[in-house]
Amino acid sequence: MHAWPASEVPALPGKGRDLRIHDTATGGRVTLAPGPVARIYVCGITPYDATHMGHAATYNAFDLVQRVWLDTKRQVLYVQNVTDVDDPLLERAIRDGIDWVGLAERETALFREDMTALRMLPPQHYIGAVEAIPGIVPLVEQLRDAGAAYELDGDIYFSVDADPHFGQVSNYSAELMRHLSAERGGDPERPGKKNPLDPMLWMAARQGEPSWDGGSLGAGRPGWHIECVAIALDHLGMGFDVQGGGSDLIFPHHEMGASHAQSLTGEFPMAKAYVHAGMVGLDGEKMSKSRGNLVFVSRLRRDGVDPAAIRLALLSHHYRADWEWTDQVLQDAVERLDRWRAAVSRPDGPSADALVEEVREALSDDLDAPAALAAVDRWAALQTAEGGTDESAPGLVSRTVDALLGVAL
Ligand code: 5CA
Ligand code: ZN
Repeated sequence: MHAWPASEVPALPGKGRDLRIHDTATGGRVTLAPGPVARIYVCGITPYDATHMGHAATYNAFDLVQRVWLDTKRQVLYVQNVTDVDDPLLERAIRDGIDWVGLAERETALFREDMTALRMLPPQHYIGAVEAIPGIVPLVEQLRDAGAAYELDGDIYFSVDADPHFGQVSNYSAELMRHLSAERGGDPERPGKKNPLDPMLWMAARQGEPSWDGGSLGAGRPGWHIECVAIALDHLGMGFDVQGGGSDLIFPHHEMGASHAQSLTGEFPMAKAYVHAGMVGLDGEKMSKSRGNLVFVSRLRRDGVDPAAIRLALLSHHYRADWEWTDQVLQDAVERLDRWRAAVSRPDGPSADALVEEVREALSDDLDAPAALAAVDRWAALQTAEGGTDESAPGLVSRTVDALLGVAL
């Protein structure tokens, strides 16, 4: 699949700091010191009801990761998937009486437009589940042949008990795992499974549903977790730097992915850091497609909201926090954008050299975007109150905000 166009990232004077980020698996902070090329996999959308503010907030967090790395003069190898075949997508297509392929294409196109408008850096490899099937089948065969997978009425399940590290990404209790498995696409109640938590690797073809040639697996379609493992291993290899997504992916998705990869390669964990963004809610509930309580990026854009203001609204919350989308959050962002634009439109101003370092320090400290915004606010307030004589300052502030926060002033 093609991704979306990249906005240019201005180079800043000096060099940024290495990223220290919270890792879900260890519960602590890790300093990621990748070599000249940093590798990141971010779980992409299931293309229906895209792009809501929860999606946007999560992609914003991983865009910041890349901007910090680019500022350290590293290259970034970024991979993202599109879950363009899965139960919820098919269910939605049936509900709406539309073709599932058309639904996925339309929503993916909308997501690309939203990402472009929000100046999110595109992945180098943007891969759909359907196009990944030829790479998924041999992995499932390998797991089955190694005894890490088994057949149940034609479906192939992964055996979580095959992985000695199972549970070490989420560190959740057995009870919580069981509860979340049922809630998030698993089938713990299905009779005949070795362990209720075992996830499907390959689903045998069902009447009226799309299916593909699975070689020795028979016709069918891939499970959700193996999709991301196959794409990640193909384009990044084991031991990449970050696997990212929202906190609702901690279990089962990233837990199962790490287990699949462990059983395939003997190595654990698949990613050096498991990084998770908090959930964005609306009216006291998680914003989600199934609940239907959604605020869409495209809707706000159509209403004339500047994408830079949407981006500032996302940045005003720490990525790990759960937070609520409200009209006030957006209004505050619109006002902040106006203040910043007015401040950088003057021919000179107070020196911004310290500001560049403050923004760098804030972001390298577990992506503390609110602290970065506060630093820019202070410069803008000083500019408004006293002004200054540094002719390079307004330009430097603009470039800093663009390069590190993805906001065009
Ligand atoms: N296709 C899978 C990942 S392989 C999937 O979870 N798709 S999704 O469309 O449901 O979500 C896309 C991303 O947005 C995921 O990282 C998910 O964790 C995140 N996300 C979904 N809802 C919210 C929310 N309310 N707040 C923050 N992030 C969210
Ligand atoms: Zn994924």
